[in-house]
Amino acid sequence: MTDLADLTTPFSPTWCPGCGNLSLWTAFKNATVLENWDNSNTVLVAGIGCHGHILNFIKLTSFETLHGRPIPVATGIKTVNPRLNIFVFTGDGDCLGEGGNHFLHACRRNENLTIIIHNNGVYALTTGQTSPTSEKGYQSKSTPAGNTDTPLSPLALAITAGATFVAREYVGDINNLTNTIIKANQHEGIAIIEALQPCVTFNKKLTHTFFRDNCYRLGKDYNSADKLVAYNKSLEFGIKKIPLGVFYEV
Ligand SMILES: Cc1ncc(C[n+]2csc(CCOP(=O)(O)OP(=O)(O)O)c2C)c(N)n1
Ligand code: SF4
Repeated sequence: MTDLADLTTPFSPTWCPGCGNLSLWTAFKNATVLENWDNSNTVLVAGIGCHGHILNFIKLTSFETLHGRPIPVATGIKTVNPRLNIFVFTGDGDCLGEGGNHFLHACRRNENLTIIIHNNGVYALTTGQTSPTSEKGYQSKSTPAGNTDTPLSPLALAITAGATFVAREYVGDINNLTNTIIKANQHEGIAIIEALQPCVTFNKKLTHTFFRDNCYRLGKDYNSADKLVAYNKSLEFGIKKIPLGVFYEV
């Protein structure tokens, strides 16, 4: 039996008060306790960024990689020991910027990994530069006159590249995030969760209030086996139009 005390490390979280990583951390620990994940069956891998600090606060076997490289390292671990559950924690910058190539090909190969993208729309650890998911016009230290690039949709990219489980959750909804992490891990093949994770210090647009006001859950009549429907849904993002739930599962 794994219980919360087993997951405690000597380190207290260093994330800013209100950071979305705190709820994601809670959801992951809850899933770990519910599913009895421990060092006999599970390995965590993360990239470099605020998201990567999660490894310091969960007492499970972990590997912090170079920036953008958690997916190839996780793939290597899975190849050597396919019995293990491998969780990848990665930032939007880490996964879609530096690691974009790895993300694409892991989806294409349908690697049996559970990947949680902490999407806060910025490179947070390096103090809030524009990332591949920042909206057009977004002003930051790296784009003071506004971002001229079109943002990537991690979910649309995953579906197009061949991922077989694709979901989105808002980290403030801890119960649904916990359930989706469990479902994703039970899936045979690659499972991608985009976790909407407010960076309260550097992103004043993608805030907890913004997500609470504008997210809705995919309904019971939603067909998650239809790739085209899932693709179209994954492009929906805006005022009152941020779907949450399992977009695609085959
Ligand atoms: C190859 C390389 N380029 C740049 C950096 C500097 N760097 C460290 S963390 C980081 C940003 C991390 O952003 P993201 O992946 O979105 O994670 P977050 O901090 O938002 O969780 C950058 C650019 C680095 N460590 N290695
Ligand atoms: S800088 Fe942003 S992402 Fe990093 S700990 Fe602070 S609130 Fe969280």
